[in-house]
Amino acid sequence: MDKDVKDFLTGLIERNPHEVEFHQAVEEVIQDIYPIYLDHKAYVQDQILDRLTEPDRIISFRVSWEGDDGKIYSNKAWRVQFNNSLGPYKGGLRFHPSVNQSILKFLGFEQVFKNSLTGLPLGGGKGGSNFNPKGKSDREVMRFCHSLMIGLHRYIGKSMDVPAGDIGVGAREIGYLFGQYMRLVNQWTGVLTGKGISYGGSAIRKEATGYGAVYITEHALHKRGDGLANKKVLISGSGNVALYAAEKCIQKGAQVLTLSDSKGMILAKDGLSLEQLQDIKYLKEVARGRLVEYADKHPSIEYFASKAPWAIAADIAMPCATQNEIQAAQAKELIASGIFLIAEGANMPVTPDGIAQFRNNKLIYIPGKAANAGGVAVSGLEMSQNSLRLSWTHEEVDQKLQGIMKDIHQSCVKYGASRDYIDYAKGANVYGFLKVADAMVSFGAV
Ligand code: NDP
Ligand code: 2IT
Repeated sequence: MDKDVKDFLTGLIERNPHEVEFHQAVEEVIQDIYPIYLDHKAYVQDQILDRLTEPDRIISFRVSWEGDDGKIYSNKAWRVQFNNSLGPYKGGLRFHPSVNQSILKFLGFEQVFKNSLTGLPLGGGKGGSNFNPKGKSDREVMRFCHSLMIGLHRYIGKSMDVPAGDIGVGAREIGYLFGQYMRLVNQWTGVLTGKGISYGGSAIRKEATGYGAVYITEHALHKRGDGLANKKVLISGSGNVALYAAEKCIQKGAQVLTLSDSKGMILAKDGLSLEQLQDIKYLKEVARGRLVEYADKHPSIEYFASKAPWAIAADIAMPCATQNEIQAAQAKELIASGIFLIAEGANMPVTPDGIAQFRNNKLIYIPGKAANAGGVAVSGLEMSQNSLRLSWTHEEVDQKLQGIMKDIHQSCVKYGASRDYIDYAKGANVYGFLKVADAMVSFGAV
């Protein structure tokens, strides 16, 4: 590693001790953008990198709520408002027991670059809580969300900060959060995205992250004269991103061999059918069940407890569960099993030594900030529709999403292509950075 980069990272670690996920996210970006940074005198003069790696602010608060058993419980919650140079802070809320400040800072930092890549006027932020929605009743989740919004509502607004969903936060949670915001401020504004269609949500938002990841994958395949038909795809996760990535893959003629959750994976040797996926969607989205329950009822589907999909022979891998699910060992497994393209539905699912394996072996590696940007892009379109007080059709939003993913692909190629390799990660980092850095220079010392 270059000495200047190393010194920068040492300083970052000293200023932000113990925040390992945040260090990792910055390290991944900094190596690609440092030469560009040095090339621009104004960036160095204005200390853009020091400023861009320090969130504008972090709001941290306690959320107390009453369980069905009559006891009072409390959780930690945060909103990391990372950078609003390009537009209102924008990014999801994550509810998972593992959530801490480091994870939200890594997600907020990534979001700044991702949102810049969409070409929409969106700044970057992230929030969430260590609350675990699993095993809670709807009423408990409602009381938690209502209480969280009491703590959060002063700091968000349609032109200030617009949260959405992420792990553990879907349509149910957004409904409770939105209802409480509306009650507290006595206004209907597009303060959250991912809302239900009946109250101002956008067509395609639920599908957007997964569909977008498949659209950009298809562009990368077309670039080498290939396509998705008959490709074998490994998908991890079975949440919002995974299910709709699987749906679009199958619609495009690919075979989706796997899905997973935190307990294990299912394998469909000949690929899942759309009918099977429909049943799995019902199980996950409505019944809130586990994949093992599906495998138990369907003899053609194998279940492997405590296993991830990465050793199965296939062409494409789409990690769509969580951060650091692919480390160097799994990256080697993927390469050995014939994978030639990785598209990240999740945020930072591959560790730096895993990414190094992909780069060294010249695999097509499309990082999360490009591959999963379709979700936040349609969130941006939801904000536009709310401001215009109208709703675009399914087809209109899908067309716009496809256009945005095509443009992101082009930007990654423009800034990441060398003679014999397209480094999508470098392209995404550089393009995302330039816009934010230029905006920050324009503002002076703010
Ligand atoms: P969901 O909560 O809908 O689904 C998460 C899935 O990942 C579940 O199958 C879950 O399994 C699994 N999972 C979560 N944590 C772990 C873990 N520690 N180990 C193994 N499996 C785990 O979340 P999303 O689908 O919305 O999010 C998935 C990823 O995509 C995240 O990285 C998120 O940040 C990213 N993302 C999401 C976007 C969105 O629009 N929703 C947009 C862009 C990125 P289990 O049920 O067993 O916990
Ligand atoms: O990581 C992400 O981009 C999201 N969870 C979606 C954010 C959003 O505001 O739609």
